Amino acid sequence: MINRQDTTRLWRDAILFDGRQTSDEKMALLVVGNEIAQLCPMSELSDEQIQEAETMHSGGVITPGLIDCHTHLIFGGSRADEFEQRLEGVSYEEIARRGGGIISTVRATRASSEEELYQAALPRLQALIQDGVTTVEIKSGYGLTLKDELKMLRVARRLGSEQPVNVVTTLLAAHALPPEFKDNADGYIDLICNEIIPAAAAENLADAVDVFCEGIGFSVAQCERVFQAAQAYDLRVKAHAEQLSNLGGSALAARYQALSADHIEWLDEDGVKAMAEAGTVATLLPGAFYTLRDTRVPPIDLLRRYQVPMALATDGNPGSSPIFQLSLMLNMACTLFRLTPTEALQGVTSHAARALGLSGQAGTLAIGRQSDFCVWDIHSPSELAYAIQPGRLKQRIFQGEIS
Ligand code: DI6
Ligand code: FE
Repeated sequence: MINRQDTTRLWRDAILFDGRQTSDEKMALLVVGNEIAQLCPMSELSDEQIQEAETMHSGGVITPGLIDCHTHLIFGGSRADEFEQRLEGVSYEEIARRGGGIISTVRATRASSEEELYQAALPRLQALIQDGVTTVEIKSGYGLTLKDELKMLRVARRLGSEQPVNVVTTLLAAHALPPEFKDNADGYIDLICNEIIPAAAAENLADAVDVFCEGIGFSVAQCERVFQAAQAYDLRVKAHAEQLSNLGGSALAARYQALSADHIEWLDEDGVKAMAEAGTVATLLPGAFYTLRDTRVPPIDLLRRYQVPMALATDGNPGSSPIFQLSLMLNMACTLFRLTPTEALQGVTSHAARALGLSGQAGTLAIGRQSDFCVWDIHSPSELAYAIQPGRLKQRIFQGEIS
């Protein structure tokens, strides 16, 4: 392997989206070792600097490595049969009530070994990597026993250590009520609070704790107990909230300084205000909105008015968003939710970093940062949102290595 420590590598004449805005002139990006050493207009680069550096690429658009801040990409089985049922008119909630939905994936995930889950997740993760993702959040939530939730989180940690991508893990034991706790949801919440969270914390398997606050998930009071248990172990929280109805899950999440509230189609102004005050990010998931043929759009204007940062993610999962292409979310967010291309790009970079508690570490390009970035074969960053066209990623640089 080439020793990169002393070489200065140059990406030149690029339009740069730094995670917040697009440069109005051609830029140079210099990398030494694994670090961004210089970021400046081409006009400020001396001939000497250009000659001394090894030019890696000229032209195109440079963005931070993309961040998919909400995925469920580890699971067993497939739900293609439910896709067909939904096409015949059966609703997502009805399928869940009949014992399908999340619970059918739980059955298949429990029946899978760690190795099988790893092998099944790998192509999904590789699809994200080939789409420019350098940081991905992966949730548990299809195990719903102590053993199976930890099994999922171990697979997530292994993906992060063996694949060229940062993996952030989230414990989502409060995703659905497992059949063995039928009519005893509070008993299952006890298990989460007294056993699953402590064990995940002891093994350092979870970076955060998530809940599904919904009629077909858990009540606000039950989610609050999970948040209290998470806090006792210094774990940040987040919530699937206001996806199918308005229960006030986002405001609850904000009261616990949640990193993010996700989905939020049914969020009202009080919820938006609570999130703004707490600094909670609004994570938009247009893939689930599209798949479930929702019609209620998240309150984008209110989020703008109260300056709640909007992140954007795939929600990649076998039921409501079988999508493992983050760049497609840029287009969907603009077309379905009327985000601007710049807002959409911020949603998969700087705001996604904030949704993972990684502000200042990922999602923005600045001098001194680790060099995780993408070079795209396009002329302006908005083209990423405009065209649904895989294959435009020219180079992906992860921790200084080009892939
Ligand atoms: N909301 C979602 O979008 C995913 N989980 C959740 O609480 C869907 C999970 C699934 O249908 O398997
Ligand atoms: Fe989700």
